[in-house]
Amino acid sequence: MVGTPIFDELRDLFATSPDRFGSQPRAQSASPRAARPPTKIIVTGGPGAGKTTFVGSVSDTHPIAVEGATDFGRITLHADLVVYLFGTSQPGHPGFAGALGAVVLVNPRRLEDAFAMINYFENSSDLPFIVAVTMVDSGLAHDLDEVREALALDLQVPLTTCDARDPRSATAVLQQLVAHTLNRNPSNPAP
Ligand SMILES: Nc1nc2c(ncn2[C@@H]2O[C@H](COP(=O)(O)OP(=O)(O)OP(=O)(O)O)[C@@H](O)[C@H]2O)c(=O)[nH]1
Ligand SMILES: [Mg+2]
Repeated sequence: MVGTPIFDELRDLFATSPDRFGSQPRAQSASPRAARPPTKIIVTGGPGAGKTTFVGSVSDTHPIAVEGATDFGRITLHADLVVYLFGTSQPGHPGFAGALGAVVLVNPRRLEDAFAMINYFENSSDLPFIVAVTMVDSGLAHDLDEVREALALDLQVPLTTCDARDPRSATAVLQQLVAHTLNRNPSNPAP
């Protein structure tokens, strides 16, 4: 897609902490092919939270749905930096392995659908994650503080809103996730 948004934070992270992208030092790689697995971001949330829409909004490609409810998308930032998006409703899906972080989409009409996923990230995973409330245009007057309380979400987990149909809105959420991963794992300290 022409005009794919550029994630400056992601470029910075790539420049300063290539290890966060799953790359091995080339000298130690068993083979050049094993040098750099692609970067992966998880897009998750309960049924109907907007996962497929979100992945489609930010991807260069049409999202590919497999196994009924799993989405794949791709963002090419430059030749050396391709981000794969992986959408699923299943907490702890094997596809989570090696991801940079996760976006949990929450439909405010169905907060309870998000409990299992948030519980998973808070208690059973080290993956950085942020939460984005979708469907906010539907006239629901949910204050984000109320949502945080209802989800019992730790104050350190960023909580925002998103229109998954809008590429700029969805991209802003990915930027927040990347910024959050940078905050949690500060890259090399400034000299
Ligand atoms: N108003 C509004 N509608 C949205 C938003 N995101 C998605 N939708 C709509 O909500 C419906 C469900 O979105 P999907 O992207 O299919 O949700 P999903 O999480 O992939 O759903 P499953 O794969 O069935 O679990 C679709 O009709 C979307 O157009 C949003 O942010 N705002
Ligand atoms: Mg879907």
